[in-house]
Amino acid sequence: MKQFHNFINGEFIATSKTFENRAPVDNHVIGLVHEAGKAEVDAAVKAARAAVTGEWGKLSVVKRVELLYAVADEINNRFDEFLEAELADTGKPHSLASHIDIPRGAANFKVFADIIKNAPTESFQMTTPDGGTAISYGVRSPLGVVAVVCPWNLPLLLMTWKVGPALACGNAVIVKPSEETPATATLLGEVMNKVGIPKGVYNVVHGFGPNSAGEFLTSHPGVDGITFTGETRTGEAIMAAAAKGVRPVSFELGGKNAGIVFADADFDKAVAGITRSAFENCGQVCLGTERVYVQRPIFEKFVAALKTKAESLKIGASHEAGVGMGPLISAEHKEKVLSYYEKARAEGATVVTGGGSPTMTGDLAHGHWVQPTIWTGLPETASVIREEIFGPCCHIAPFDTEEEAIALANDTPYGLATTIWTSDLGTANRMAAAVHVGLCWINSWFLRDLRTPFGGSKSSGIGREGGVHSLEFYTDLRNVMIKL
Ligand code: NAD
Ligand code: 6OD
Repeated sequence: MKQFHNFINGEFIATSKTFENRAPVDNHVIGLVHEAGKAEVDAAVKAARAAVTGEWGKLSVVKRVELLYAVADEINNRFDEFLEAELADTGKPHSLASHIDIPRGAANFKVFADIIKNAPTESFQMTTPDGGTAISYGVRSPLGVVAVVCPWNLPLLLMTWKVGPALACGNAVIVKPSEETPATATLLGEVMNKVGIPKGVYNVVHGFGPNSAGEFLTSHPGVDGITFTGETRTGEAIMAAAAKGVRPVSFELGGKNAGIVFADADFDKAVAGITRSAFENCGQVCLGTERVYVQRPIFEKFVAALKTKAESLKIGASHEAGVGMGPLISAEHKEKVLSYYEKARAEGATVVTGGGSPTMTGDLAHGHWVQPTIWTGLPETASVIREEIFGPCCHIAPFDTEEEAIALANDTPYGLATTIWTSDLGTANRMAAAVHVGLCWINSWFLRDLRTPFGGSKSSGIGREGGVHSLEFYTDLRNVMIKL
């Protein structure tokens, strides 16, 4: 049976307490995960501290950059291993993980190596009261020991999106992968050893949240900062833990994103874009659109076209040819998504398509499958319009004016992302300014340039990462003033 060990101070560490890691496609046991207790978390924090104050902390930026390039290259050398590990843990389509998840796993190290290599700091010269001169300049020091707490929807991508910049800035990290997806974070430990990243720089502790590795790590006084991706409710718990010691947090949290389609949009592109934003990764993308607003003249035509697209998505296992949608991550999550499918019906929705589970045969009958689902006809107060479901579903409502679309999009406590479809640049610019989100895509969705600020407004997050913005979190910017 495959074992997923903790990775502490460059060594794979077993514990006496294990839990099963199951495959979403058919619920078979992939392996046993070794849960870290307080002792393992403490050992990881000590190892990370020793790395920051030791060899790693003394490396030049040039040498660090070389090592991060080597990490990226080694991920690419072992591309198929990472891919298979991610597919087993998540069940997502091969085409998706091979084009997005694993390439981004490597890119996240290269891009932040380049950014740190070229990052300037500010400097000022001034005349002092006695007529002399003083020069001030900024110096970036690592934050120190950084806890990286991750979700399960894009495991390698989201973990390396934090680990890449953290290491580029000279920190040591302790990663707590989701209990649902332990594989790629563990595999990355082998890569770190192979390319010569010093012991203690990259650590992994497995387990759950409350009363397990997640809580032990985020409440550990030896952790200098916490970067977290996951549910808003979990963010609140972690923020409370971080308050002790006034430790900084960077949060990428939940969303209830609006997709807005104007009548002047390129119709086919808009339909294809919303098909992706609603159903990609079985709807388990924080940036996804569970609320779609379509301008009235094209409303009926759009609903019909999205229905056709949803019904043409082939549901199946990762390696099946032509598969466009995999399963949900777990039985528990399937239950949650199906409970919203029931709520939508109870609240009076018109079910345009889907609304249940597909019939799967053989081993796949044990997997966590749901149908892509589209609703219309609900009031804005309905729970499937208010609450994040994180499944392959959306409600579509008509709108008439730009002002109405803005009001609808903003009527949520969340503020993560929007995708807006129009051929009028003026409309695009006005909408981008008025919709209160951290990420606004025009005529596109989840198109990424890693140099740009990424993060959520309102209840969707705290802070921005990406490009130089990541340096704001992963370094401590100090000022030095020299009186000449
Ligand atoms: P989650 O919040 O349940 O879990 C995320 C991680 O936090 C897991 O590793 C979990 O073990 C850990 N955790 C849970 N409780 C904890 C606690 N009290 N203390 C410390 N750690 C704890 O989220 P999930 O279900 O894994 O992921 C789905 C959620 O993530 C959705 O809400 C989605 O919108 C959000 N998400 C946001 C972004 C973004 O960029 N904004 C990206 C991906 C996912
Ligand atoms: O692309 C990224 O860097 C990123 N953080 C994506 C988040 C996706 C959410 O599910």
